[in-house]
Amino acid sequence: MQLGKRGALIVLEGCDRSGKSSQSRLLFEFLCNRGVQAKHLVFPNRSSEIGGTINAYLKNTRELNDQVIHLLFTANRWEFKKEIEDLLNAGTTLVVDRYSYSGVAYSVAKGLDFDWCMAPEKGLIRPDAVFYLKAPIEQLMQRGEFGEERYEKKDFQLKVASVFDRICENQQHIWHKIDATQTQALVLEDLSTKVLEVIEQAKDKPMKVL
Ligand code: T5A
Repeated sequence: MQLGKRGALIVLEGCDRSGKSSQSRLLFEFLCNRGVQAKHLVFPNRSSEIGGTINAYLKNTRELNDQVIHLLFTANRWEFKKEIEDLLNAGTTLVVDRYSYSGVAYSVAKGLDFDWCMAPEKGLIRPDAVFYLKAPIEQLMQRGEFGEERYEKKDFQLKVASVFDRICENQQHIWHKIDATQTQALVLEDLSTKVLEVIEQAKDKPMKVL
């Protein structure tokens, strides 16, 4: 495949257990097999010091107020902004498991103001496409290990889904809804077809920020 001038920033979003980790890995492998220069990233990135604090919070071994954890999730993305920008400029397509929209959706679901939550995300690289893996929460709860981390509760996930729905509705130019109730192979088929188009379109477009 012809490599573009810049890579595309591809983000997968969705509620807990919607298949983002599996699909982002499968998509990354698919792209590598097609000869696309690609890298797989995950947020939160639990490897940094901030990521370690986030991990402790998610595992319920550390308490933090809602504003503080919100800003830590955002800071975790800012820690990797330059790396993301440099990789995209070097022609690498990034497949990212969660991004700023998760930051906003989970905090708004707790009752924080949408604009307040979005403000510190401004200036991060804007994705070329966001794929929203959507399935009924009841179905996601049947999947392995649901309930182990802090946010894995039905009522909370329903609120998160409604924020994602709202963002998806308002940002149809970059958001694409994917039926996450399908088999993993079919989800990947849906994703990969669209992603190849996005990569082609992104290569001559200037990078934008949120
Ligand atoms: N968070 C995150 C914030 O509050 N603010 C932020 O800014 C950010 C970035 C951790 C938590 O942090 C919150 C959101 C989260 O609550 P996480 O580590 O991404 O974020 O947590 P999860 O979303 O829970 O990640 P998971 O790995 O648990 O879920 P995934 O990635 O959506 O799902 P996956 O691929 O691991 O699959 C889950 C299970 O379902 C099966 C898989 O085999 C696995 O067992 N599965 C399927 N089963 C049937 N059909 C399919 N199509 C399937 N796809 C996957």
